[in-house]
Amino acid sequence: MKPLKVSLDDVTRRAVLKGAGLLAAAPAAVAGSVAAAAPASTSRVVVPNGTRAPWRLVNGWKVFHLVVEEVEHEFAPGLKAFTWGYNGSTHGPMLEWVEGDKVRVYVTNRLEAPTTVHWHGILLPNGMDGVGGLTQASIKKGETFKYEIEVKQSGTFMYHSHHDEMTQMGMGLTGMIVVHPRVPRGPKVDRDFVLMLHEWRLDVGASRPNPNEMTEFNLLTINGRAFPGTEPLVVKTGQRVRIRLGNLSAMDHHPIHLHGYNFHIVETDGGAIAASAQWPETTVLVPTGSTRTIELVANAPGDWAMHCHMTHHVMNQMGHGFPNMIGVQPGALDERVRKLLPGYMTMGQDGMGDMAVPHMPMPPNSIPMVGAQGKHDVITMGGMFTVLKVRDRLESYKDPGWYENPRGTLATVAEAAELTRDGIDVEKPPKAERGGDA
Ligand SMILES: [Cu+2]
Repeated sequence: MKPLKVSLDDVTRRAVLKGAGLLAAAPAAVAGSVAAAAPASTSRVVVPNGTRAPWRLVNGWKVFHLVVEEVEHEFAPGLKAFTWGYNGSTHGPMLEWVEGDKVRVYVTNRLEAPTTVHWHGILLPNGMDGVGGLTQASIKKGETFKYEIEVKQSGTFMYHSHHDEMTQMGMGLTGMIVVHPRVPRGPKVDRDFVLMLHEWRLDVGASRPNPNEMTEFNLLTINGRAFPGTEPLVVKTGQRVRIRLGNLSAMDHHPIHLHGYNFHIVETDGGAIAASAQWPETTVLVPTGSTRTIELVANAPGDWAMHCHMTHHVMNQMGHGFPNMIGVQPGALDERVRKLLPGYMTMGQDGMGDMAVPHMPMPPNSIPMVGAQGKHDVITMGGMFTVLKVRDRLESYKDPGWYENPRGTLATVAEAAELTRDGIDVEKPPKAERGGDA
């Protein structure tokens, strides 16, 4: 696909539009990014690991072009598969609009199968809703359809195929939409992230996900990536941070937990939540088919885990369906089995925590069932896991590496003198007291 560029003509047109009251603020830059046309108080939205869609302005319409096609997608270093996406990207590129925009999206189908695009949460004329058969004919292979939407709202929304939904969303035909309010609302946000949650069944050795899977998903992703493939969210101490979460998983809701902070849920795809109706949280449940936007002030530096709190959703392939081996004493079993199965090793007697380091040769195109080496030890989570990195000083928003814990603020082995000082006898721990009334 030829990249679309914003021309200088567009800048002139924008000035005209501004005069006509169609744009709230002058563009801050000429580059072909929608953020240039967003109100001045809105920062550029960051899509970790993801892509954004370019556009051009034609006679007052913001024109986008999505091409539906197969994509060779990398879930994490060492794990690739053929998925479906838009413009070479799974999930599709973020579409960034401004409330009041007139948006025209061309959709070209390069799949063998027909498809449509539904604009999830967007208020629009019925015939633009993208439900195959109900509101439009499906887009056949080789056809290009045109959608026109006058954007009446702001917030975080999604787009996805609404034809053969199980297959096409399961193969990755989904993306995020960010709509900036025409008139800025609430405190100015310094860092604005958008994250799409998804789940897949990708069997070891398979080259395509299995969209027919109903319960046993083994690859949980943020913007199409499983940890350790997820880029951290990098912010400076004191910045106001917005995190927009969308979920188009086939079957699961994801309780996303952020460490080190409490935050407010400020928006859903149904609209903004009045400040008086917001409440503080540490975990936000993102039901499938919805978006949740949270905001916080990053006043605590560190490397803060952010992850789905369903523990099976922070494991990678091969981390599920094991027999429970905890406490098993294999004795001479391994040696005896090795006579039949060279290289056999009983695993999981102490749990799965050490599986980030493969114990046996890994099958090709696979990643360890849990995370990666961290600064202090192995990080025993994979899948739907990322890190909010908050730093007092930043040269850029590139990954700044691991956090340097200030002296006296890191959990370490207790020294004997400390145990003595505090009356701790590790051989004689105190008995727990009864907690009930009786
Ligand atoms: Cu989850």
